Amino acid sequence: MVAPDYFYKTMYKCVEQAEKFSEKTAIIFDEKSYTYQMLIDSSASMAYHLLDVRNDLQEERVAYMVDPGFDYVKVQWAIWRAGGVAVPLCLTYPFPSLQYVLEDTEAKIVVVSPQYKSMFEEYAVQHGIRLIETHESPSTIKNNLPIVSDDRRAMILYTSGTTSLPKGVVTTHENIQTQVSTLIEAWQWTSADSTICVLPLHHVHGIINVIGCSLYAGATCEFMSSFSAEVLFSRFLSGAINVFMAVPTIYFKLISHWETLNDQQKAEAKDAFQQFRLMVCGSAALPVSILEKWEVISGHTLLERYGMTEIGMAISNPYIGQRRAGHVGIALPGVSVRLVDEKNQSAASDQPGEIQIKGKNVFLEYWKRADATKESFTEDGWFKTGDVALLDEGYYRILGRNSVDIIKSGGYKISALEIEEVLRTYAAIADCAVVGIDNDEWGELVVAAIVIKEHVDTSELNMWMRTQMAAYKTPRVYKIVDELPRNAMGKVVKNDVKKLFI
Ligand code: MCA
Ligand code: AMP
Repeated sequence: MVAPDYFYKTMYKCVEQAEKFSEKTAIIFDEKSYTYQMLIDSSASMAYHLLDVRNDLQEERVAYMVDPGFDYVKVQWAIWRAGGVAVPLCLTYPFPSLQYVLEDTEAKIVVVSPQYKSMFEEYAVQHGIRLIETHESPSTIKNNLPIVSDDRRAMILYTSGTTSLPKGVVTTHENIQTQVSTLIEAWQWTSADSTICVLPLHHVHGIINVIGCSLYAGATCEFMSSFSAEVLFSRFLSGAINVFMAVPTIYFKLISHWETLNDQQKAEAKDAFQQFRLMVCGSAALPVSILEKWEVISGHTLLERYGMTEIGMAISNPYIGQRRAGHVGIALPGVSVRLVDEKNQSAASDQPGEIQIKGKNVFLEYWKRADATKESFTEDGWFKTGDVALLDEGYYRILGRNSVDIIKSGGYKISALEIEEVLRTYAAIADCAVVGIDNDEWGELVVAAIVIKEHVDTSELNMWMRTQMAAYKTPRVYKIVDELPRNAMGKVVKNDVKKLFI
């Protein structure tokens, strides 16, 4: 018998997978355990609530500001099951940044953990937005949820880039399915695994690599409400966790914490690390010094991989085989990778080139930005990452980016242009230039050179900036200068701006 079309084309199969593990613990949060069946039932219930009188949300955007934990996944799955597009909001955004996302996505439903409700109430009334709290559920359950085909839009994540305003990266159910399945195969996830999520849940690293993979594999995912090296170490010592993923800054902070332990505690930690089967690092370049120190501490060679919001993961060191320090590895299964020169021709084998990617992992579009989408692909359909790499004896080595305006700090991608745009609206600032400078802990540290019209108190400026954008984006150092370094054409020379901070 031939299966109907939708059999092959249904949405990302998180629920079908969950049914295989129904009585197993899916999530641990706040010392409570939740089974896969609870996740299936509560997400269905929330999906009916989202649908209200409709049969299918038909790709309506649903924004949600929900703390990490069971409710987060429940809401995410509910949106997908109701046929909506999931738009996770950053928990630390001040309202102007949230408003930007709500306006850009035209979200007409916002789901919140109770403590965030008051932030949205007035705005929701003014803009006809249905505001739902995570604990609400419908009084009557309908029988059928819509059949959502895998080519439909599933998620929008905002990414900062070479434009001053963040762009919404749209992925389909098929993209998510591919990104998750690829990593499950490559890193050998199984239902016997247990991980802990300490990453923010408005980015791919936490959403796909940690939650997506663990819950698809039938493993257990524990959540921490926010990162703390001390608490995380105590969870490691419990012996319950065997897979861990984080950004280099987190490993830096874990190493700093380990250095404060006494000899006995260090020995206990080393014992606990023997239970682990995998520790992954990515989102930013992993310094060799961190990899080496972590190897001494834990006995594990970190598996470094390379990815991007637009593509999920593309290149990875092998799970079995040599993990080479300073290298991100080889193309993941199903992902095509090539390096090209400035003329978009294949780079010579010993030459660096821009990384370009093709595969079902690659996103659909930038939300409502057809021109930006078109510009980001070559005519023959390769996605242009803007990252430059070299193929070094079979392993890719990232050399940098082709834009100085993109900064990576704490694993977050930050646009210098976005910060400059906001700084220029500060009345006392005449001009400014934002750059990232090398920093052991953060990878790069965001700093700003400012030309002022009148006196500026930089701590006041700093406080004001934090009302305008997430704290992780705001400059850590302000330097007042008479003028910005410019070239003969009058363009600010960012590499010279960096020198001002040495
Ligand atoms: C926070 N602080 C900073 C920065 N961020 N200082 C300098 N530079 C920064 N970037 C300051 C805060 O302002 C605060 O100081 C103090 O550090 C503690 O802030 P808090 O937010 O509590 O920091 P934290 O919790 O220690 O955060 C560090 C962190 C976080 C856990 C490493 O940055 C993080 O979660 N990063 C991961 C981001 C991520 O998931 N990226 C993936 C996107 P004060 O009190 O003075 O304010 S990339 C991706 O998804 C692709 C696909 C990929 O490849 O993975
Ligand atoms: P994002 O857009 O936030 O997903 O960040 C993606 C960017 O992070 C990539 O374009 C790279 O510049 C950077 N990145 C991710 N993983 C690595 C890595 N292992 N080494 C160097 N850069 C990385």
